[in-house]
Amino acid sequence: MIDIDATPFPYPFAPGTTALVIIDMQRDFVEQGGFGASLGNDVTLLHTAIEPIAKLLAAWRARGWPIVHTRESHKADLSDCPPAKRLRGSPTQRIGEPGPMGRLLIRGEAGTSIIPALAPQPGELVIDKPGKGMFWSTGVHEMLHAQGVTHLVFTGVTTEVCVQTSMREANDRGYDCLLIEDATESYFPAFKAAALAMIAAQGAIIGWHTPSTALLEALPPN
Ligand code: TIU
Repeated sequence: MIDIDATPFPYPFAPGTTALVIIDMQRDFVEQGGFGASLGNDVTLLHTAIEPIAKLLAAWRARGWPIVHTRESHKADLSDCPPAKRLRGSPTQRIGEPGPMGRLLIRGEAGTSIIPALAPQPGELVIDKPGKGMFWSTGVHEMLHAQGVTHLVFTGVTTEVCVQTSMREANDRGYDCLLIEDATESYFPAFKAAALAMIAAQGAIIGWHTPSTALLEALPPN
């Protein structure tokens, strides 16, 4: 184990059994014309997370450690998208409706693909998730268990929605979770700050957070 400088106290990093989790770095959230923009958000606020995630991805690939990419997405017939999710709010376009990158959040459409800078490579897990959390209706817990994964390092978007939901689900399943501060972003900076504070409160009640440099500088050589 390696102690990583983190909030609220050092994170016990397990080389080899820690998966890098990249939540929903897909065109639908990061690019104009996707689901994130349809909700009225400024998608450019998410772009600063791309470079730190790319550096972590390179570090994991160089060491042959497990990597998980997720995509928030639904079946073409929307049978896995409950009306409670599809009809909520007043977006300019709803899940399943056509946009410039295809039907919003529908598997196989251009918008659900992961941005080219972070494109998955063979051997990496790519999880399509119908919920905000990565464990609901995906089987990913069993896949991680089969690989002997005990710890998860979280990155991706958005901090307070899919990242936080996934991290809470992971914490309940017994994983030690570390969120990388500059490798996650939100459409609402105040929500990102609040999510980080909640996660680490009460003695890391959900997990830890730290900047990418603190983790990268502490990794063993590949
Ligand atoms: N991936 C993810 O966070 N899905 C969202 O819908 N996020 C929002 O912030 N809306």
